[in-house]
Amino acid sequence: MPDAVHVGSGKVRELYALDDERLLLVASDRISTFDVVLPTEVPDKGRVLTGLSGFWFTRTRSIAPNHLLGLREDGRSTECRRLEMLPIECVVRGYLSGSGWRDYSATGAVCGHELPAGLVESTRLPEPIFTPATKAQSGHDENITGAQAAELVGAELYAEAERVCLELYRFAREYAAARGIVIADTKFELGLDGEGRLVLADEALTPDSSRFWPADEYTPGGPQPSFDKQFVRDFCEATGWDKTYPGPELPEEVVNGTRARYVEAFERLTGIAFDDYLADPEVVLR
Ligand code: Q0Z
Repeated sequence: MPDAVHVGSGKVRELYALDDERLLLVASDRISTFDVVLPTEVPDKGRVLTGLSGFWFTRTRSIAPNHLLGLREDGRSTECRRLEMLPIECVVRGYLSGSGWRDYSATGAVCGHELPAGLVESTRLPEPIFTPATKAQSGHDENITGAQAAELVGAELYAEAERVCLELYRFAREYAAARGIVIADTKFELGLDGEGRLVLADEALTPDSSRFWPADEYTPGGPQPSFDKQFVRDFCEATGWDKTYPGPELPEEVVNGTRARYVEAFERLTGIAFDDYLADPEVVLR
């Protein structure tokens, strides 16, 4: 990539600058579990996530403008507008899981949202809640209250971010539910464009930025299987791995089963054959 300057690395993605106004976001096939990137890749995982993000960006344009300019032929690279990113993670939760469940169990509240007593793990909340978090440079994002988040970005922008994120989440979860996938929660990244407009950026509504659960297995009262990573988690648990770096190599059957689950999520949600995406990634934008 001679004309792209590397400007950032995530656990499984790379970010390049194309010029002053444009970035290239490249999704690799790396996979992480229990916060560790494994030594084995899952072929096409980055393409599935890139295609899904593009699909959602196109279908949510009337809710919020987004950073997408185009998808490259490789299916894993998104050209996007360079924005001024908000210094908060915009998380929406429709179900009580992960840090939301932990915080509720300890305090009865999540990010300042007082919830009814007696809720069980993975329960569907009466209404989705906006639960902002700080952006940790390394380590874990920390949940914060709306008041703390409003201090970081300003009250007006905070209110607009909350409204937009709740609307995006409600749209996507209804869409996904009709296709057998529960989107339990999701993390949005928002930025401001040159005119000060709030813009949806990064990846959106993928299994890496959200919890996807198989709807037909949903049973509140405990943790739910992951739509995409459950084979990987089960295998890793069975090896007795202590969940510190380095993680175990994945056997072929775990890789193949996991790839199939990612492709299944893509096809169920988009209604597009994954081979058609590979032939022309921009099919998800039409
Ligand atoms: C996204 C990230 C990745 C490492 C910055 N449109 C945008 N404008 C400005 N900044 C960003 C975006 Cl998407 C931006 N990240 C997250 C992505 C590798 C970090 F692929 N950081």
